[in-house]
Amino acid sequence: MHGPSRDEYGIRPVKIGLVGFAGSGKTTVFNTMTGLDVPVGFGGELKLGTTRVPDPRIDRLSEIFSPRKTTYAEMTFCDIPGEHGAEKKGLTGRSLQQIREQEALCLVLRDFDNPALAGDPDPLGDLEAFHAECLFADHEIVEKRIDRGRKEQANPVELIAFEKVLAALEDERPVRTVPESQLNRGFLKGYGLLTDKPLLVALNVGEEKAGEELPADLAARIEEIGGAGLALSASLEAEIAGLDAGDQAAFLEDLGVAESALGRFIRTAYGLLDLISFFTVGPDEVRAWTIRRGTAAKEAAGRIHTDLERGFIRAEVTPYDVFMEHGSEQAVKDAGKLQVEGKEYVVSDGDIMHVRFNV
Ligand SMILES: Nc1nc2c(ncn2[C@@H]2O[C@H](COP(=O)(O)OP(=O)(O)OP(=O)(O)O)[C@@H](O)[C@H]2O)c(=O)[nH]1
Ligand SMILES: [Mg+2]
Repeated sequence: MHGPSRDEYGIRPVKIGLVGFAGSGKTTVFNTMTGLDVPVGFGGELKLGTTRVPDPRIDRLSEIFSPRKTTYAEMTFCDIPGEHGAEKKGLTGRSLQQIREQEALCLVLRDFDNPALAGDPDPLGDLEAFHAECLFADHEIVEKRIDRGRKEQANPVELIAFEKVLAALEDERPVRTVPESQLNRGFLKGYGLLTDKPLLVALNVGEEKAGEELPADLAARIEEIGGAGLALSASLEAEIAGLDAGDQAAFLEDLGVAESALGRFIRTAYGLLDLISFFTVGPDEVRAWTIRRGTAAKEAAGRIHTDLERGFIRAEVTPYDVFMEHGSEQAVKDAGKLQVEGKEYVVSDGDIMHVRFNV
């Protein structure tokens, strides 16, 4: 279990909500990721937890530098309890509000027999039900916004923007699939539209189906609504997480997979938020730092320490693959492959950086 990170995302913490209907396995996934021990099997309270983002590149760099400390990127997940006892599967005001506050959604779909629940698993049906709820909730918000805007004679440009969103929703098109060029997204900020949030769909399969791909119909539907999808078995992942490193590797090899599905799940969520990592290396620490894609070198340096941003002179950059090709920083330098970059340089995922600064 890891403590919460100081400032993993800079200005504002990113929360990724685990959502889905009652008993789909959200808390099982959450506990496995965070090392926390929230009771499974019944709703409960909303919980926040931090998990490390597994990264084989950091594993390798740590082997090479044998640093005193190795630090992975981290992400915060929010376990949102499902609603029990609802006659039909739906979202009430409370859970809707909790879901609206998330930056991205990870929908967990049940595809295993849960004796505590009536009915066979119906993941595609659950996906449609959840999606319909989200469309409906967004429709309500946007419609209200337009009504109020008309009464108050709001900025017509803004009204037009919301009318376009309403048209998309009436077409059952989630906002996330509407191209940027057709939408003035600036106006939508602060409304927490559910169908505009990045969506990751995890099919929680029974252990006997672990390692299988997503069924084609489900995969196609997820793509259509602008989400990313994968399959995992939450209970199997929990088992794997409980093993020590050596046994984990053997277990995964038996399953015929290179890494656990949970690792893939976390990394996919990270990518969905347009987050990337750059690395610092040395005998003290090998570390991954989280930035948004598109961040310039000077601002990225500020993630490490404000002095590095203030006194930024230049960054010496070696992309991870280049480093691996040459085997050491000295070899990279000797080959003339070290990149010396100024403050405007846009940092790439996997850049190894040394910041030169002067304060
Ligand atoms: N067989 C099997 N059981 C699972 C799996 N994932 C979760 N369960 C079981 O299903 C039950 C519900 O799991 P939870 O993780 O509490 O589900 P949840 O989505 O958090 O449920 P709520 O918060 O109540 O909506 C528990 O008894 C789990 O042990 C799985 O992959 N396979
Ligand atoms: Mg739960």
